[in-house]
Order: sequence, then C-alpha cells, then structure tokens
Amino acid sequence: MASKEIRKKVLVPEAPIPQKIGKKAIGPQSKIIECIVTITTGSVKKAGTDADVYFEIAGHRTLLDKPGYNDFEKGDTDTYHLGVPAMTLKELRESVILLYHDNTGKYPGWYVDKVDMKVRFENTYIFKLYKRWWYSIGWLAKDEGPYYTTQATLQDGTEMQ
Ligand SMILES: [Ca+2]
Repeated sequence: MASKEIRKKVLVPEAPIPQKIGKKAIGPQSKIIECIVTITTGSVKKAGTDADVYFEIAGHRTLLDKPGYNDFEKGDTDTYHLGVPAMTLKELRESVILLYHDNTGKYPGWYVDKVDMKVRFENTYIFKLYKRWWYSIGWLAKDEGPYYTTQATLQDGTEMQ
C-alpha cells in the first residue's frame, strides 16, 4: 500500500513590515528608491511647453509625461513619480540633477517657476522632502534669456547641506 503521507505545514515568514517609518527607519545605508517631482509652470506669456521634458538623477533620466494629459501648461502644477537607481542620501547629494526638454513642438520655450523633489527610502512609505528649487529656474528656452538654454542644473553634484 501507499506509504503514509505526512504533510507538513510550512510556515513561510511574511516580508517584514517596518513598524517604524520615517526618520527612525532610515540610516546612512538606507537606499532611496523612488522620488516624487512636482513642477510648477509659470504664468507668464507662453510659459507652457509641449516639448518632451526629462528629469535626470545621477545619469538616470525619466520622461515626464502623463498619458492623455497635456503636461506643463501655463500656471499648472504637475507631479510625477520616478523610480531611481537605489542610492543612499549621501550618494544622492553627490549626484547631478538635471531638468531639461528637447525643444520640440510649437513654442517649446518653458518657464519653470518651482520644482520640489521628495524621496522615499526602501521599506518606508513616506516621501520626505529632499529639496526645493523655487523661483530660481525661469526660462528653459532657446529664444528667451538670460541663459538661452533648455536645461537647468538643479544640483551640480557637489555636497549640499
Ligand atoms: Ca504641454
């Protein structure tokens, strides 16, 4: 006859859910894995753009585009979730962060009023404010001064406080 089958219930531990979120769960080795970038387009004439806009962190670029939505119109505030290569806060602070567009579409020049970036560490659920770049960017345009460029370096890779 068939041997007696012995079934064992195998207890598989569930993935730990951190009980402490926020500052207490974050240490120097904690990795940032996601960012939220919020960008406000100015209200000056022709401030909006239909160019393809990119946000780049440590060489990892993301096209900022919400499907079925006209991004970056005059006066709008738009928010995007970005996956980023896992990195510590120190590594992020040493990273180059860029905002730029490809100068395509009608009136591609873009007036950027405000940008802020929040970060989420692995095993946490809260996005913490990393930095605000407010009132310091202005025209990203080939035909508007003072810089006549389509790229803004939000962080130049040097250590910031
Ligand atoms: Ca647009």
